[in-house]
Amino acid sequence: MSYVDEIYERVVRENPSQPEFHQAVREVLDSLRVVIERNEEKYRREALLERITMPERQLLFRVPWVDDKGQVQVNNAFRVQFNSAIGPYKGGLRLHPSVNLGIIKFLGFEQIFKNSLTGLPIGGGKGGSDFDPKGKSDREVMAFCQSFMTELHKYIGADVDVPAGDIGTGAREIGFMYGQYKRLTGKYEGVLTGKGLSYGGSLARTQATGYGLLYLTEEMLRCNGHDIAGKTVAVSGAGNVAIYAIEKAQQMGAKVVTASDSTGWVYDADGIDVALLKEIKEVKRARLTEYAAARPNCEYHAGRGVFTVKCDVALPCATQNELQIEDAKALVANGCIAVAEGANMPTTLEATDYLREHGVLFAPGKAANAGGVATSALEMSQNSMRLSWTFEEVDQKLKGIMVGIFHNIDNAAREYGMEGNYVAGANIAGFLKVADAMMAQGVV
Ligand code: NDP
Ligand code: 2IT
Repeated sequence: MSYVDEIYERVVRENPSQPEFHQAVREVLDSLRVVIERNEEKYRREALLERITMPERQLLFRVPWVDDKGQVQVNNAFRVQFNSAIGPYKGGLRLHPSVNLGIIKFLGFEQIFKNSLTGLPIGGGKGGSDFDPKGKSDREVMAFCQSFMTELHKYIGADVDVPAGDIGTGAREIGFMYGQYKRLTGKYEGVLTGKGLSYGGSLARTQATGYGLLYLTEEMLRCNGHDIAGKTVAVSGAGNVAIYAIEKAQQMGAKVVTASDSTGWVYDADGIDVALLKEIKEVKRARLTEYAAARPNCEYHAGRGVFTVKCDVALPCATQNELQIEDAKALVANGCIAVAEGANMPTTLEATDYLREHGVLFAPGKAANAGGVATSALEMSQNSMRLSWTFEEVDQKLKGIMVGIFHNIDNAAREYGMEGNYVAGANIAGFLKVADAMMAQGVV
């Protein structure tokens, strides 16, 4: 059996009931086959694939907190410190009822290669909890965040592990966590990113994932003879990534006609009103039904189906495995030319293969959504230097990083005889740097 297949079997055997983790490992290992085969003896002797698929450390802890009725609640929490070969662990914290160890491991594993692609010195990690911030009062969210950080602070630090936001963790949650870290340690340091601008946050971090997604998508389209201007775009999600993807797509002259949340989706033929969407999602924390009610020509559809609309470009920006085979078939039938992943692993393996086989340009999340973590790394730099760059400075650096990532993955795919396969290009380019650093550092 090949080394790659052996390792995949081992991962499945040793990590039962973690289908998302298996899926992420499978996608990466399949792409690496050609690289591994060229150096199989060396990689085997170093047990490199065993090491890269096994987290350096996994923290599991309970988070007790008191709700507004005086009842004690308890949540499960996780921090997976996956790989520190090229820098301190870096990656977000997800707060969503679906969170479990397997989901955090898939996200942490993806993060290793994504962070490597940014070209910045950050290792891979991820964390979170099955706590659901939806419907909770600010005081309840603060109680949870303080208790969460009371445990987590022992294991993180500006040069050790630097968490940030993800689904359910935005500016409010990061603020509460930062306050508690500072109180417990007495240190005012860049231990979290995505901080508010008044206490060490970076300009453009809020926009970075969505904007970065569009910078990479624009470059991918341009290099394949297309222009983003004038294109019809379908976006899923209505959170941080989706909102700023919609905003930048519109600034680039595209028309975005959809957004979605966990209960349904909207089709707005006039183009999404991003100011209204921000008001409903960022300020009121309300449902998309409110958006539809405020827009005369907008249709609201309950449930799934956002990618059944006719579009040139699809940008899944909500959550894992949301773009499934029937969505891929609808996109192809409707003449879609490109899919770029704003979310982490939003496209199933089957749907990815179908899109690629039908000639759809496909930018995987670990490249396309790397703008968020790249800008987090820029926030870390600013914190270390004790200064702040302007919005334009950060945005320019972000754009340079995203265009650079596109060419890096494009070149890696070509070099290994898989021209246009950006999934393989991203996995290979991300892997090579980490593998090199791991081997240089010996058996650790
Ligand atoms: P938010 O919490 O701001 O928004 C998430 C959006 O996705 C919401 O509209 C939410 O709907 C929807 N959603 C979440 N879970 C589900 C689900 N199980 N089914 C259907 N819809 C769902 O998160 P972000 O925008 O920050 O994150 C979106 C994606 O982007 C995630 O995959 C995240 O890992 C990834 N990402 C985020 C980065 C960042 O910087 N924030 C960076 C790189 C990737 P509802 O409000 O109804 O729950
Ligand atoms: O998936 C991701 O890259 C993020 N949620 C952002 C991580 C970060 O450290 O900014």
